[in-house]
Amino acid sequence: MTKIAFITGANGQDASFLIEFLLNKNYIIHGLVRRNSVLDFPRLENIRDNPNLHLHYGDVTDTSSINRIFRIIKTNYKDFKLEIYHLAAQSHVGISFECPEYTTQTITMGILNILECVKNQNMIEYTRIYNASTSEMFGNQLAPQNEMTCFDPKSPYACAKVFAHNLCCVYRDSYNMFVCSGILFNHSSERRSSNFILRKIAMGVAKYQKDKKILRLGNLNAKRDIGSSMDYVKGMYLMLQQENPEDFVLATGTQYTIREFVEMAFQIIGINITWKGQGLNELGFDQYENIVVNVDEKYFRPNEVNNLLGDAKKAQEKLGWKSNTTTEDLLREMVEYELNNYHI
Ligand code: F7E
Repeated sequence: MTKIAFITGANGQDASFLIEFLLNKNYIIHGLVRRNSVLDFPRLENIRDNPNLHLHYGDVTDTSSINRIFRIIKTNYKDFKLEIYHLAAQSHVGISFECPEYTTQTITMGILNILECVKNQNMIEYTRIYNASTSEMFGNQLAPQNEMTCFDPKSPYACAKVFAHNLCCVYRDSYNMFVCSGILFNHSSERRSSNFILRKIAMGVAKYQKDKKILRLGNLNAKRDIGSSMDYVKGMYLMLQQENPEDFVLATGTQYTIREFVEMAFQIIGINITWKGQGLNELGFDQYENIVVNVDEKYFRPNEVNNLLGDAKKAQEKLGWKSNTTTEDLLREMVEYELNNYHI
């Protein structure tokens, strides 16, 4: 039986690792990418020419494009099973406050369209769907958070993700669809966009070492549980190999403040940060009294999620999944990557 994966957000960090992983398992991949004025797919560079990878222009808010790809799959393959990994979203929490309509539209209509297209094209029987839920849905609920924790969204992004998550439960129950939501805590890599915290800090270390550029950050007190994207895509795959569809938290089970991430990252190049001042006036100095980090109001959000720490016991027990990369190792890999690839 041919194994086919349809991946939305195929140009993103997670998709690039997932595609590599599934190609190694002999999947044929159909990826959905948005049209962009820049015609390249830097994260897919190494696999772009693989004959089993087919990229299609389209959008999750455009059902005609989803239906078209489903028809292509149904026409071209006879005996197949289909796994859909729905990863497309406007995924930056801070930007979701600036573009709330667009964020909500892509996240809520994106999953609704996929579920409806699968249902209306009579594909339920042979299709399994992974939906990218998020720890942001937990908001400021007590840590550690797991599958039983209530949702308490604090941003337009998180509100839309709660809708998407609940919708998946409704379609699973109403139409007997195989839909799993992975409630993933933060995960990163050298392929992360530069405006997410760990990548921004890793790049900040290289910029400071090479050019003495000061790293400007927002809220240093937030706590995050951050794992490696490469580990987390394996969890997505495992969820779709279960007998029954269920939701799972994926997390490392360790957390650090943003301030601690900064300290750990600069330590890698021998800089010991000491902090002086408070709030917007807080500054991070190296051991020679040079300013290395300052706080900039523009990176604060109107509302913050303060304390995320995941409990991934269920994934460990049922999927045999665990986060194999410690946050320290991940950060070290990311900083080393930036030091080796720095150009102004
Ligand atoms: O922020 C604080 C910021 O933007 C992490 C997304 O993948 O994970 C991600 O959401 C923390 C926040 O990720 C800066 O206020 C301080 O407390 O890297 P982030 P996020 O908001 O946690 C979840 C699981 C998702 O689902 C999302 O799609 O760091 N912070 N200073 C900063 N954050 C940024 N970006 N930039 C700063 O300068």
